[in-house]
This record gives sequence, C-alpha cells and structure tokens, in this order.
Amino acid sequence: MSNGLTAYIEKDFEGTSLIIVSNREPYIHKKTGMTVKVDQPAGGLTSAMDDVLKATGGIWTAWGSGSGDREVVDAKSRVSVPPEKPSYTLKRVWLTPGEVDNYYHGYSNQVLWPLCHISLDRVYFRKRFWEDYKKANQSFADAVLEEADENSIVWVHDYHLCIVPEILREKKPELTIAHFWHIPWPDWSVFRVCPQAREILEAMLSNDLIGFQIPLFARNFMDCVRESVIDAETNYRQSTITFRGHTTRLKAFPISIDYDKFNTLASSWQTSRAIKKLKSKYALPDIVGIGVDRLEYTKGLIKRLQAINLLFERYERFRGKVTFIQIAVPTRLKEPYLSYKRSVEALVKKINDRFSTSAWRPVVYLDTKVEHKDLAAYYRMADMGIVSSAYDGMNLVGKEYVASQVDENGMLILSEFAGAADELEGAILVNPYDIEEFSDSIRKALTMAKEEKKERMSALRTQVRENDIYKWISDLLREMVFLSSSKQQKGSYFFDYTDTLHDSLAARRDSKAGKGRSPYFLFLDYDGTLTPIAESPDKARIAEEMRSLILELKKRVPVAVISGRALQDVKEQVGIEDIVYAGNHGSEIWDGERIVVSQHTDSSAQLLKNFLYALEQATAHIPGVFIEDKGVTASIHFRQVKTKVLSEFYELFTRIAKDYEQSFRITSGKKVFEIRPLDAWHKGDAVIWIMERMGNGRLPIYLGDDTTDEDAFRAIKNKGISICIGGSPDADYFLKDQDEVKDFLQWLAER
Ligand code: ADQ
Repeated sequence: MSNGLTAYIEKDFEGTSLIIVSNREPYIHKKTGMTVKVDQPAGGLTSAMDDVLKATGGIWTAWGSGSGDREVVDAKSRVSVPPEKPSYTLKRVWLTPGEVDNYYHGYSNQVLWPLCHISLDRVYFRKRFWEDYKKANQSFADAVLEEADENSIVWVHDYHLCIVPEILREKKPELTIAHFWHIPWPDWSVFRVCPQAREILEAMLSNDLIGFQIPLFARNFMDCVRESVIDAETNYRQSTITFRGHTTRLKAFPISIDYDKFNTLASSWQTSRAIKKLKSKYALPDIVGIGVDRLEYTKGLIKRLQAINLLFERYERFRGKVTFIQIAVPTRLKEPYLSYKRSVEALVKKINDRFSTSAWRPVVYLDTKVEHKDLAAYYRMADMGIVSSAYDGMNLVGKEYVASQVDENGMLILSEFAGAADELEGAILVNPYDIEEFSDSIRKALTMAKEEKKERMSALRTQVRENDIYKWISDLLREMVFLSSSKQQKGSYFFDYTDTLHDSLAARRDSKAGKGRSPYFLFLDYDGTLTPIAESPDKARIAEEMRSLILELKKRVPVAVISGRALQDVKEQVGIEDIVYAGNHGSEIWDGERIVVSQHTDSSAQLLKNFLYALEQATAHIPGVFIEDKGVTASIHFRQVKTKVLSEFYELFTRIAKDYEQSFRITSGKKVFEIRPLDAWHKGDAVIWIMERMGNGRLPIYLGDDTTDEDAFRAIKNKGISICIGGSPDADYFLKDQDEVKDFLQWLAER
C-alpha cells in the first residue's frame, strides 16, 4: 500500500468503522476431501481493498461461494481474515443455488450487465430474476445491519447490489453509504429498457455518494433520474440529486491498478528469464502483440481478431514477422458465453489456417488464467497491447500493460469506448466497430518511430503512476469521511475548529517569520461568501454589518477579495479602499497601486466574443439566460431559466461549448457556467501570486463557496486554511451560510 494512503488511514480514518459490501469475497474456503484450503482471488481490486481493510480493520460482507466457507465461520457467519494474520472480519451471506441462478446469473448478468454495456439483444429478463435479486439484496443488507453502528461508513460495490442502499437507509438513516459502479452507466434511451428502471434509480438515491468511472456515466445517471424520477431534484452544477429529502452526490473516480507492483514485477530478472522462455516455447517472431481479457463479449475480441485478419490480408510484409497473443480466460460458463467462446475460437482457427507457415503462427490463443508475475512478462515482451472493448467501465488491462512497459518500447491501442480512453493520453485510440481503421491503427503502432513510442509511453506511465489504485481508494475514502463528518456535525460548525485555527495562528505568530506581524492573510470570495446568492449578480449586495467587519479586520491584517466578477465591478460592490482585489476569477489583480493582468491574448478575447455571440443567438428564445461578458472571462447565469426549458438550455450550451473547449476552461457553479481562457490565472494562481509578493510568511486563510474557489483551496493545501461555505472535500473546514461567515469574521476580529 502507498505511504500516502497508509498515513491518511492512520491520521484521518481513525475511529471510523468501514464496511465493504460486494458480491465476490476476498477469501474463499475450498473443501478438498477432509481439508479446507483458503484461496485468494487474484483480482487487483480485491487485493487493494484487502490491503485497506487490513489497515483500517472493519468488515467485508460478501456471498459465501466456497465449498468450505460454512465450515470456518462463527454463529454470525463471520471469519477473521487474512488467515495468517487476522486483522478484519469477513462476514458471509448465504444464498440458495436458485437465488444464485436468478440474482447473479440472471438479473445481474443477463439484465444489468448487457444493458449497461448497450448490448440490448443480449438482455434477457424473467420475473423470478428480479424477485430473487431483491431477496439476495435483502440478505446482503441484513448482514450489514447486524454489524453497522451509526458511525459506520458502508461502501457498496457494483451492479449486483443496487437495492442494498435503500434497505440500509430505511433501517439506519444515519449511515454514510457510498456505492461504486464499476461498469458504464448508459443514457436514458438505453436504461429505459430495464423493466425496473425507476425502482433501481430510486433505490440508488439512498446512497450519499455514487462513484462512477468517468464523468459521462455520472451525467447519464443524472439524465436517467431527470427523465424518470419526477419528484427528484437534479442539480447538474453541483452534481447532486435530492430525492425525498435526501441528497446524493455523483462523482467520477477513475479506478486504477497497483502501478508499483506491475512495474517491479516487469523489471525483475525473473521476468527477463520468463520472456526468453515464452519466446522459445511459442516460437515467437521479433514482434509480438498482446491482448488479455476475460472471455467476455463486451471486450470486443471478435472485432480485434477481424482487424488482425485484415492486417495480414492487406499487408503481406507483416506475415511471418508479427504474432498476436490472446489470453482469454472464460469466467462465466453459461450462454451466451459458450457461443461467444466458440465464435472466438473459430475465428482464431480461421486466421491461423489461412496464414500460418511451418515456422510461424499469426495468433497464439491461451484460454487459461495467468498469474500476475507471468502477465508482467507477456506485457513487457509485447510491442503492442490491444484493448478493443465495445464498451467498458474503465479497463485495467491497458493500465497494467503501460505499468509493465519498463523499456518504453511498446504502444497501446485502446478502444475509445473504454473509460480508460478518457485518461490514457498517448495511446492510439480506435473505434473497434470500424475494422478497417482498427487494422490501420495496428499497422501504425507496428511502424511507429521508436522515439515517438518512447515519448508516448513515458507520458502514459507517468499518468498511471500518479493515479494508481491507492490514489483511487484514498480519493473515495476522503469523500466518504467528508460526507460522514458533515452528517455528524449538525448546526454551527466553526466552533469545532477554533482550537485548530487558534493553534495554527499562534504557531505562525511565534515563528521567526511571523514575529511582530499579524499572523495571517485573509482571502474572501464575494458572491455566496460575503453575500447570499441572488437571482442575478446585480441583486447581490454586501450587508453593512459584513462590510464593517472587513473594515475592522483590514486594520490588523491584509485582506484580499477574490471574485469571478470583473475587477471594477467587485471593487465597487465591496467599496473598501486599501485592500487587494482580484477579478475575473483571479486573472486581473488590483494590488493597491496597479492592475496586473495574467497572460491572455487578443485572440482569446476575440474567440470569447465569438463564443458569447453564438450562445446569445442560440439561447435568445429562452427567457432568463443572462450572459455576463467580463472581457477576459464570462459567466452565463441561468438561475431564472424555468425548469421546463432547462434541458433545452443545457443542450444548446453543451453543443456550442464543445466548439470552444480547446481554448476555454468551462466550469459550472451555482446556476452559472464560468468561461475562462485556458491560459488565464485561476483563483489559486491569484492567491499564490499575492502571497509571494505580499504574504510575508503569513498563513493564508481562504473563504469561498463555489467550484472556482476549489482552485484556491488546493493552492493552499497544507500551507494555509481553507473554509468552504456549504462544504467541499477540497477545503479544510466548512461554514453553513453568511451568518456563520459573519460569526467567523467576528471571531477573527476579536483575536
Ligand atoms: P472487468 O471487466 O473484469 O471488471 P477489467 O478492467 O477488464 O475488468 O480487468 C480485468 C482484470 O482481470 C485485469 O486485472 C486482468 O489482468 C485480469 N485478467 C484478465 N484475463 C486474465 C487471465 N487470463 N489471467 C489472469 N488475469 C486476467 C469491471 C469493469 C471494468 C473495470 C473493472 C474495475 O468491467 O471496466 O475496469 O471492473 O472497476
């Protein structure tokens, strides 16, 4: 486990009880004769979550699927694991063979799996599937309820357990419940095929957090709710849905792999030796390609083999020179998998019959499970890795290939329909449905210059290294802990942290740099922080009491107001002399004497004008849209747009914004879209600039409320104190509203 995650768990996770719920268990007890043997499934995710529970303690609830599972548990179906050094509890859920058939093979794998992978002709629905799906979910939920207390955080995994959160919420409303959805979430035109679409969506809205692999899936979920759960309130900017008084946050957390493990395995001398052995065992030529998949129709094996077939057909020069190794392990031994297996094997045979020579085979097909250490050898040896999913939540194989490419000689060909395509910049993206283009991309990978491959692979490796499985886990845990603590602290919050703040300020005052100086520098956002959010910007006025407080504070400490408004506008609104102002989200700064403007060119100003003109034309017929042109940046306010035309507005905005997303950073705030040139400073840059010039070693304290303030929260992480009005996982603390901001400033002024 990474040091960062270990430290986080030791420091911030203390006292929290974590309960993981998944269909598959991390340890399986198998009976052979009179003895029971324990097996640990090889999956990367299982072993990473196992690491976490070993560090945090807690409970993992899962289906007891092993033949010896019942023999080792106590009366409450619990067993301590890992067997060699027990540190957490595995609690097993018992399902009858009929339930397994209907809940697992039926509803999970013949309804939800094909549906979410847009393979509609494979969706097969029976009433009894759904009945047993609910029954099985009830059993999982009962097991959790036996163990959970009010401070527990329950982390549910995947599409087998959609109903569990609803049952838990009903019985224990105070629980913090998060659900990670490992597979894609399709759009409404697809999801509506599900006979229980609405029931599933409603049940999932009992979660506090739903994590998806990429933002598209979170947006699709939001659209599905908007279309079918009429009484739910969807907030696209905050990515939240409120239903029956409960709010669910949706967020993308791209899953990853244990980079260090694959990198280390691939670098070892044993791997070099294994590569030599593989080359001789399969009589491999100099150039090798690799594909590693579960034998699964969503992974696009047929398309891949067709593209390879076309490659050898079109380009004779690759015959005898390139072999493609396909490792395909069957994991579901029922229809439609059996037919799929036959089709794949027939195609492999066809290619081999057509092109093989006495010394060379175009495709080596292996249908066995391969240990990670051996996989690392295949990955490292391969000059090309191919992932050709028809649709995939993420796809870990592409990342494993990259982590194992220690020589940086290989190239990754990646389906644009795998979630991983969002992140893995540098891979050759393909549309696997377009066999000709796909085949041409293989040719491109095989003939790419060494330098280009190295450059691309090096960037890919950095990406995967910096975003490994442990970062994924800690991002999710942080969000869960944040949600859990927001629940527990009802009412006024800042009194809870006065001690911490006091200590930080005192330490700064006593430090060498802080001697004789006011110990902090106060940064304040304007709208939503000093004033409540108003219907339109011209109606947001700062209260006299708030202004007096700032006047009082500025006598003792430096103060800066940082706003998304134009510089002149925010100066006039606040109306206080001798403080620093930053406008346009930090890209214009008034330091007391002059205006400093971050680099932005005339061409981006002209482009912004074109953008706004296009928006104005397209939305002219929608009442309530207010386009605020601030020269360097712009805000598109839509607080007053009526609900029934909101989706039309979103569609128009998204369509036009697409043409400009290469040049502008477009973010959403509270009923507003913010448009900023990519190279303009954001609020975090402004805070850093101000601190470098005027900070004098003081502690920055930043108060803000919106997504654009998160840049500032991140900029002062571990260097200052960030406070979000309404709360944000990026901020250290939070306040409820302007009354609490006032109380807080009062408290500061009295120090
Ligand atoms: P999968 O579709 O199972 O799960 P995928 O991302 O394709 O996951 O990873 C498959 C894993 O199985 C890899 O770690 C790979 O090494 C391993 N594997 C495949 N064939 C193997 C073999 N023959 N021997 C040994 N190991 C083999 C779902 C979603 C994905 C998502 C994951 C994680 O469908 O989109 O990435 O969950 O969230």
